[in-house]
Amino acid sequence: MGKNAESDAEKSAKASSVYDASKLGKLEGLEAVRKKPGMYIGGTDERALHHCVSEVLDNSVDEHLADHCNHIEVAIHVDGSISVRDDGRGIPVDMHPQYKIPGVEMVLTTLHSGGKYGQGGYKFSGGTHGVGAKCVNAVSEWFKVEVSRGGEVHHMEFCRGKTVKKLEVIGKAKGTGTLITFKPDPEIFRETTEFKVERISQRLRELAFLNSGLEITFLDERQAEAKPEKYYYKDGIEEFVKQLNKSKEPLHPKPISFRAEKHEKTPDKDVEVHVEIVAQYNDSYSEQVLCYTNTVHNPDGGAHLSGFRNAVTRAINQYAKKNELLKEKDPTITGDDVREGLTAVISVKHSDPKFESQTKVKLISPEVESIVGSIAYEGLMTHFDANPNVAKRIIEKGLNAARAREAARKAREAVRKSALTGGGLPGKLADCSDRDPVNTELYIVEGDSAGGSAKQGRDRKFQAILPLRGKLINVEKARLDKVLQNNEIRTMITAIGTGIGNGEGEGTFNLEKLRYHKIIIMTDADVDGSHIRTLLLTFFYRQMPQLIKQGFVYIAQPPLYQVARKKRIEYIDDDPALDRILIQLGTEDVRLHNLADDKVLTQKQLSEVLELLEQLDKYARALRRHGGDFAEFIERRDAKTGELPNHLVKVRDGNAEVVHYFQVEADLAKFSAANADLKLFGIEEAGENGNGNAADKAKTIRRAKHVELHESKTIVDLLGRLAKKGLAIEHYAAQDKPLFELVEGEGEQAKIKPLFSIPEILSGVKEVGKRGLQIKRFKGLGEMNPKELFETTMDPNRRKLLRIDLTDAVEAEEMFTRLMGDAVEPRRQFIEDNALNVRNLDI
Ligand code: 0RA
Repeated sequence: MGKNAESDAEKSAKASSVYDASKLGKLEGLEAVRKKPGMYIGGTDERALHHCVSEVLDNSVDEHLADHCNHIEVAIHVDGSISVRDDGRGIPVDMHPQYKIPGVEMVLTTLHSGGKYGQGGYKFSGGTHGVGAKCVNAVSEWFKVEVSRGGEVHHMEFCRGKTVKKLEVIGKAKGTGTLITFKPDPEIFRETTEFKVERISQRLRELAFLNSGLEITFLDERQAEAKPEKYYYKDGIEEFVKQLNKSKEPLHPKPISFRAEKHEKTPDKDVEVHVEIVAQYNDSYSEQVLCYTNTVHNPDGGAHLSGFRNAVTRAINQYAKKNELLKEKDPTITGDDVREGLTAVISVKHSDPKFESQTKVKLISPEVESIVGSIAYEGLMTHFDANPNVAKRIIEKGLNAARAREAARKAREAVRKSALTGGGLPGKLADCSDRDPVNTELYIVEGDSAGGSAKQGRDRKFQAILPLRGKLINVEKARLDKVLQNNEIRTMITAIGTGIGNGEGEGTFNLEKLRYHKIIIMTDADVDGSHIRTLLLTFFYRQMPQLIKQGFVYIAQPPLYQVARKKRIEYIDDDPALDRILIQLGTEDVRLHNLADDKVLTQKQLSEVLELLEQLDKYARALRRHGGDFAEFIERRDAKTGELPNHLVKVRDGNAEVVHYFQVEADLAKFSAANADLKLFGIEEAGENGNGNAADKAKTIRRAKHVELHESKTIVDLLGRLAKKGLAIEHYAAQDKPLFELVEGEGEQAKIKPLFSIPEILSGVKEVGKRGLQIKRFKGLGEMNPKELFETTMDPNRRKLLRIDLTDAVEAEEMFTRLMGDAVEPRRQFIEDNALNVRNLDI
């Protein structure tokens, strides 16, 4: 966020204000950001949502780059808010001499704040859009900041960018640092406000790699068994490269690593560039080079990537020539050849980087190409000269690649020819009768037995079935000529009809030859099934990307449960859906009699109440994890305002544990002052209450943990909605006498179950719902007969298909690249959960 890295958005925001003289000397508010979020945070979608986290993080990382911060703690809270804490200098809290507002308020509420508190003076800044935390504040339902500085803890709060609580001192500070917590505003992020753990942990891990010595911890409190993860890499990107190569066989044990700095000063520019590169070859056939500028990932590479690639090609050819390692008959080693099996991370720090777009996907600063090029060439040559055996192995691998390139071209040609020669359709394919691709579908089915059922159950007019046997080879690890020798893959390519590849002319992918407009992957809902699905998706992504980009690829969704009740059979997708069914069935059979007002809720009212109770239940579980008790928490609400406690402090004294609740910061501050031994504020150094030094520890027996309850606001809202439906807050905790009755049946025969608390309503209804049900869990497609399979999973009128959506191709590419080489299991899970933007489609 230095003045150098100022974004176009900020510049134009300034430019436009110049026209309005009345604004001179006044500060500009954050309304502009809420009106045009695209301009400031790059949109309002899931990517932009996570971008907000990066913006806040980048400030803390900047503190680290300036040598003032060693720890960052990130936590996602149960209400969907997130906090970032660092042990940097803390945002300044003194009054701005001209504007007469505290520095922290200035930094967080005004687009103008360059100069004194504009965080200028950072040499290299990661700030992705250069507008930082203030924009995040603007697009947050609420935003809180806690600054530890000058021995005091300061606090202030904002709502949609507007100050709602002025800066106040709430306690004594142990060290320095900043804690920012915000809840993204659903009015802005209309698609989703839910943070994805994987996206965030990915970024945190990356930041830890890129900033050796920085320790980052991460906790997702929404998870029942939440455990903090820690990211810390002493050796920085060298460890990054080793990790990327973890599931592969390295060609040389120690990564090649070098760094250099260059200061270029000409009349029209003055730039400082630091380059750090680590590279290691492995036995795979794909290239994996990750590029960063000021710790921001550039998925489209750019000047640093091309500088590096050219240097690798030059260095390898130059070394081979110099040492006479190439023979007359050897093919030339091209750039593509030396990229096979190359894993590398390039980290550039630049005082004034230029990017192709606001999202910084591609670095275009022209001077970088030659700077990186010469640093990489020198570094590689020096390494080759000192390690001739490593050089020989790399050259041999390049030569192999050159030979295989020729073989693959021939193999592709052969596949194309066999697809063209008529009658070449594979025997295992049960084709459909309709010949118009617009109407037809190809089901790729895991296993012969499910394939058999699908063949029997299908509508043969427009549904073709291709059973696949056994595991496919992992297309990411094998070279194209090998992939094409695999029978299952050849069969599939032939059935689909398009051919593969991304070259020009003959023997390449041709969408016009596509034989079906829906390619549907149908696998079991188990680990093997998901593996096969991932492999197929990876294959399509690599070899037929247009199929995905244009939305021809789908995933079938077989149900997880069959639920039979009396004569009615239903198929249920997943566990939450089963829960919903239990509640729905229960609701059909009971009425809720509220004894307080002697009213009986209608079925619709009861459903609404249950929906609210389910949400409350989620928060109750979270509070229990912090050691709190939900009923007690609710009892502690403010009698006048109805506000719930905003802080919880759990104190353990020997074996006894006491939980304290606090409504306002001031009460917490008083408690903290009166119990100074507990050291409630500041970053924790060790142990639960952060008593880092041994002398301190010996004196202290009591330990405390402070939790800020961001959820309180949402809970008050839920309770308010329940109260409107006649369910009084006082009745949350169990009472001595019945509060409600669940009534089943009519008149004399009616069965009545008394309930003593509000939560019993939810469990009571589910219990009724379960009665008389037979629940069967499907383990695989094979457990369904042909009719069942058709009805649940293949019938266009009833099935649910997931379309694989690659509109955001950049992001998917990024995900695939970044994931390759990770441990197989998490990577597989990740691809399933996130990649390719799987979107629900009811077709
Ligand atoms: C302005 C000036 C200074 C530090 C910061 C802002 C700052 C901002 C954030 C945001 C998150 N963590 C942060 N840490 C620091 C410099 C203060 C000085 O000179 O002491």
